[in-house]
This record gives sequence, structure tokens and C-alpha cells, in this order.
Amino acid sequence: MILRESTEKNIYFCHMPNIEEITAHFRMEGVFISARLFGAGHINDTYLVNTGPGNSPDYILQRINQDIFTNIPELTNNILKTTHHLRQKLMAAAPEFERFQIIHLIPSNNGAFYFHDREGNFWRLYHFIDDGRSYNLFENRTMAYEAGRAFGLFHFLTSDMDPSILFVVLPGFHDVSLRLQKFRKTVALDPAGRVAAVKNEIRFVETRAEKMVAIQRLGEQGKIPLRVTHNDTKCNNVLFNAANEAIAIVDLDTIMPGYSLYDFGDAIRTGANTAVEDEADFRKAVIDLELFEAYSRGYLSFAGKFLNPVEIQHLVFSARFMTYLIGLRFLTDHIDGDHYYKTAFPGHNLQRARVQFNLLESMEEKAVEMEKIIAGLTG
Ligand code: ADP
Ligand code: GN1
Ligand code: MG
Repeated sequence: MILRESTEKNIYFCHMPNIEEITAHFRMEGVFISARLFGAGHINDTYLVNTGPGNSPDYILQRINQDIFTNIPELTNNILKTTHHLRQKLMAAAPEFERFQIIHLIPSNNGAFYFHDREGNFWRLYHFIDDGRSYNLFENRTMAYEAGRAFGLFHFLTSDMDPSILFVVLPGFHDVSLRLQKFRKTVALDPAGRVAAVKNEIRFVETRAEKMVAIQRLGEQGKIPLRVTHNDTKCNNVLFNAANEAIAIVDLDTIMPGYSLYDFGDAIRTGANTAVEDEADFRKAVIDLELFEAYSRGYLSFAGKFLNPVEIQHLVFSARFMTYLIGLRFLTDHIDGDHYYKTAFPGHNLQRARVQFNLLESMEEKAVEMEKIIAGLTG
């Protein structure tokens, strides 16, 4: 047993698998020296693998969460198709983009880009971006601007890709009607006996439910296009160098067809927020308009070139929508007994949901200012 290193809470325990044996199945340079748990993701098990001698590269090894991702060959194909496209486009782009790195998968010995072990686990290896750091909150406007540029560039470079060539890794991932159905079913079943204690949160969800289908409706009406989207644009999925420049986007599991608004909204939810996602005092979580302006400016410096007017009109709403949706998912998981997200203590998911709901309320209060900021940037 080892203690999981996490920037969130240092109290996740898990068994340390035999990393040396697993990495031997990949075409890795250098010789295995050591490995440790790494990062603060809620989904996969992530290890930093050090190799030797001397300057031989380090790697990120991940056990992909199979409870969530059930078709790993197709998921891997999505990553390969998209990273290949991004790399080709970046090579042809202006030299100022040279600092952007596209993470790449290391082939396994049999030529696949994952290794399926005897216990049925799927493993993959990425090269490690060693000058990249991730943050659970942006510390200044430069970082928010840079993250906005990184996701804007991602959308821009993939805007000529046909999203239908991608596999739908998680059907209905951002489908709020489905999420509400699951929520209501879970509330009715009350499997962990937690419903009575979260009546206020349930009311909070229900009073906003009807309005939240707006983006889905725009899609159904053909007013916004399906694009190649990342679908998990939270701030710790961007890596920064020491000069606070964004140098890579990670966590590519959820790349699939989606709406640009989902990616924009999810990034604002975490990147223009004054508190971490599981802040104990949820009142600290409010929208920071300066970070919002900076992210939007960075994003629109690329996305302004191809978003349609309806997408632009709904940018501010998308931040409220994604904050609602993720709050709803945290609350559902809490009521369900914590089966989806990794948790470090009882009530962790409820704490996360409350942070989202407080943040959403502050976005509702600041909606007019947020609209003015977008109007000023797109004017
Ligand atoms: P999860 O799906 O569990 O969030 P991620 O793929 O986001 O897993 O990985 C967890 C963390 O590991 C990221 O937030 C980032 O800090 C770090 N990370 C992931 N891939 C790389 C990489 N190739 N180079 C450097 N750091 C990485
Ligand atoms: C998960 O993998 P990670 O920790 O970056 C989740 C996202 C949520 C996020 C909330 C596949 O992201 O959808 O927005 O937690 N990823 C999946 O922190 O469910
Ligand atoms: Mg992640």
C-alpha cells in the first residue's frame, strides 16, 4: 500500500501495481528506475515513471478507468487520429506555436498503443512533458489567457476535421436530459440514504432544470455544429511552463464530437473560479471576472475566427450550464453512494457539488457583466 500523492487531498490509498513489469510491454527508451502516483485527476490512475541512465526520458503511465471507458481501442483511435491531425497542422503553423506540444502515445511491443494485462486492466504510456505543470486554480490572468489560447488553438486546428470520424466514447456525456433522468432515478431509489440531508441541493437542481436544455436544443435545431471537442477542459488538463505559458493539453480520453460551448463553459467553471473544486467553504467559490475576461480573450483570439454567431451568443450561458451539469453529476454520485468519482472522505462529492452551485449562483448574479465582456471582445 502506498499513499497517493494528490494536490487535492493526500489520502487516497491504493495498491501499487508492478509498474516495472508493465512498462516492459512498451517501446520505452531507457531503463525503468522508479514510479510514483501523479496528478490530481478523478478518473484514471496516473504514474510518473522515471527512467535512466542520465537524460533518458520520463513517462506518464496510466491505468485507464474501465468502469467509465468501455471501448479502449476506439478511445485510443480517437486520440491517435486527433493528435496526428494536430501535429500535422502545427507543423504548418506559424513559429509562435512551436512551444505547444502534442502529447504522444508510446506503442506497446505488439504495435498497439495500449497494453491489456492478465487481470484485464488497460495501460497506456505517454511521453512526459517534464517542463509542464498543472494547476487546480489559475493564479493570474496570464495563465487564464494562455489556457484560453490553448483550447482556442485546439478547436481552431481541429475545425477542419470531420467530427463524425470520431467514436462517441461516452454517449450522452453532456446530455443534461439524460443526466437529470439518472439524477431523478437515483433520488427516488436513495440507495445510500442520503436524500433527506440534501433537499436544498435537490431543489437547487430542479428549479433550474428546464432552462438547462438550451444548448442541446440549439444542436438539435442545427443552429450550432458538432465539432471535434475535448470535453474535459478543466484547468488541470492544461500544462504550463515556468513562464506561465500553456504548452500542452492533456487528458484526451473524452475527445469526441461535441459542441464548442461545452468546452468553453467547462474551462470557465474551473479556470475563472476563485476556489478549488472541493473547497470546504463553498462560499469562496465565485466567478472571477478578470480571469473570465482573460480566458475569453485568449480563446476568442482563435475561436473568434470560426465560431458562428449563435455559439458566441451562448458563451456566457455555457459557463452556467457546465457548472450546473458538473454540480448535478457530483450530487448524483453523492446520492448514489460515491461510485463514479474518486473520493477522499465521506461527503467529498457533496462538497464538490456545493462549490459548483455557489459558483453558478455567482455567475447568475454577474451574467450582465459577463455578457458585456464577451460583447467587448467580439464587438
Ligand atoms: P484523469 O483523467 O484522471 O484526470 P489525466 O490524463 O488528466 O487523468 O492525468 C492526470 C494528471 O497527470 C494531469 O492533470 C496532469 O497534471 C498530469 N499529466 C497527464 N499526462 C501528462 C503528460 N503527458 N505529461 C505531463 N503531465 C501529464
Ligand atoms: C473528471 O478526468 P478528470 O478528473 O479531468 C470528469 C469530468 C468532470 C471532472 C470534474 C471522464 O475529469 O467530466 O468535469 O472530473 N471526467 C470524466 O472535476 O467523467
Ligand atoms: Mg484530468
